[in-house]
Amino acid sequence: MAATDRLRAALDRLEPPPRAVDWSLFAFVVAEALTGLVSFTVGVPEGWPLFWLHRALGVGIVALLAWKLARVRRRLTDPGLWRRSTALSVLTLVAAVGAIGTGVAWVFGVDVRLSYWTLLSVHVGFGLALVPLVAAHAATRFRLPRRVDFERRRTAVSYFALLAAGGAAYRLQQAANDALDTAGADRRFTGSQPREGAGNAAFPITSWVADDPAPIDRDDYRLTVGGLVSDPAELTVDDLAAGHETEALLDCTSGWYTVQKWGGIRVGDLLDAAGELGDDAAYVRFTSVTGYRWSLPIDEAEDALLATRVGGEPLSHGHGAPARLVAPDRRGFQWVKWVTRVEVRAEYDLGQWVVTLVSGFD
Ligand SMILES: Nc1nc2c(c(=O)[nH]1)N[C@H]1C(S)=C(S)[C@@H](COP(=O)(O)O)O[C@H]1N2
Ligand SMILES: [Mo]
Repeated sequence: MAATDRLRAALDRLEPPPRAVDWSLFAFVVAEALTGLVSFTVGVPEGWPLFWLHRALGVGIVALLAWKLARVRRRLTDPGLWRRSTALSVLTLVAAVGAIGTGVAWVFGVDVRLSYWTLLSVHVGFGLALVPLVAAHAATRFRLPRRVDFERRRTAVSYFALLAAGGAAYRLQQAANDALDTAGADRRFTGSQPREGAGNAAFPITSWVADDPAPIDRDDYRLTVGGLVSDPAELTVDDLAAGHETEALLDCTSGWYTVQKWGGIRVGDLLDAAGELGDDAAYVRFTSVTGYRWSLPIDEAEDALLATRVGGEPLSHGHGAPARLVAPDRRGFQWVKWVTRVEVRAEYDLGQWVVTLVSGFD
């Protein structure tokens, strides 16, 4: 038997029952959206399994989609079988191919940039569109999964094989990237690609969604330090030039990272300027002139930096002048720019998740 025939035979043997393929596609897409979104919040290397799961599920979707298309292709190619729901099916297929295609291209280091959109942003767009599309598509042909669809041992083996193949494919791809020395070879565990060099010009200016404030006048600028402190304070730009330095890696969820030397004031020292901490002090919240905000647990916050400099230069407006948060091990969207308010708080700030998405809109 030729090698391709043997591969075909192996695939046929692994193929789950049709209904299991359909429901698995739905479940895998939802799992991809969840692992993808949660991965945005992971900045420490211990979080790597989440990224691997996302990649393995992606390869799993490729196999499931191949089985599915082999089964239903006549519904697409034979005009006599077209129905109203066919348009939705085609749209869903386009989004799926878009998400898979951009994901695979990204992994190989392809990076097309459309203003500040990276190929990874496009991947996220396709992925998020895919969830409602798959749900609507499933609703047009709704059939409850039956237990027998998933009961056979062979089905369990199929899923295990799928995920293992996904992991193996990702490994092979890494080796290919290394051998070909593509841009994909330098990726972090998060998938982000490096931006080399020092200072303001070395890395992109990024807003999470819509923040775009007017430049802040250095002389008028005041930073308020308040909340659960004994002596709330107002500091000037000069007060923030404490000469503290830290090297930290900024990793943006749009798919790039940079290592820079940041200068400014340690947040612990900043808080000292406002007297004693209250008994309930548990979080420090950093708020931008735009309202954008993020909080860190107090121990972590004390070791973070409020930066006025990067790579030996004063911070530029785009990068958050006069002062921005430098939060090592946190993803870029948590590094609040144009900070005007620092507050010590007792409670976690759930609202920040929404505010970072809507600040900057009028
Ligand atoms: N106020 C404010 N701070 C912000 C953002 C924003 O939109 N508004 N974007 C965040 C995101 S998503 C990233 S990756 C970093 C980017 O920092 P940079 O523009 O200096 O590269 O800033 C973060 N701080
Ligand atoms: Mo970002």
